[in-house]
Amino acid sequence: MTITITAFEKSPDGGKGLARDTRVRWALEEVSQPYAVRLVSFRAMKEPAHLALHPFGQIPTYEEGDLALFETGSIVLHLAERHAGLLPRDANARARAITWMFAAVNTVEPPILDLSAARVMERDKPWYEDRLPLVMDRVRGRLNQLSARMGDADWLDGAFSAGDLMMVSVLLRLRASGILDEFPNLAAYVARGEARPAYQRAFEAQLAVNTAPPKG
Ligand SMILES: N[C@@H](CCC(=O)N[C@@H](CS)C(=O)NCC(=O)O)C(=O)O
Repeated sequence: MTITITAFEKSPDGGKGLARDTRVRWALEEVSQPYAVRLVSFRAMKEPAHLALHPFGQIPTYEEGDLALFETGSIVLHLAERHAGLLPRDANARARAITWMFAAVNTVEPPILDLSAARVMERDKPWYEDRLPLVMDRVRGRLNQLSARMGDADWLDGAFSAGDLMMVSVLLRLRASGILDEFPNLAAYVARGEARPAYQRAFEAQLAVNTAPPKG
């Protein structure tokens, strides 16, 4: 059955891989599932046809036969449960890997998104310079905890899993801020994720979309 995901017609990051279709592409590559991509404009994302797939008018979505999903955590979990390669067989190890997926999107990603939003949307506010250090410190607080837990391990809990895929995807957004480099073990962790052939294929695929010459 053909898997179809949606992605930005033109990602605001110009192809740095920060749009969230990259993590879904990465998961699909890790489990060797071919997929098609439907590109959507910002306007189309808010129209009824797309809202029927994604109630919040965002990308990515995932369609497979009569199954339609949104939310990257759910999509990656769906793939990891159905195909070998992203979750351990042992039930407890599997539950821990899923816990890390939730930790990535629910505990680590929110302060990182707050920082991105502050940089993009609050720069012209009179309180921007006062608030920014507070937002950055909240990110540092989380990274401190994550860094302490990781120590010198390669991955979060044993072998690479969907938990790592989500966590690396979340941390990648921090690169431009320089904060990641304050935590050498986390910077190395992200680099290990990016070095995976499946990530490289996913990255190249989204880059090709975003660097293609305009049609017509
Ligand atoms: N929690 C959602 C977030 C999805 C999301 O924020 N998508 C962004 C692209 S990375 C988007 O579509 N932004 C455009 C908008 O919200 O209008 C997920 O993980 O799938």
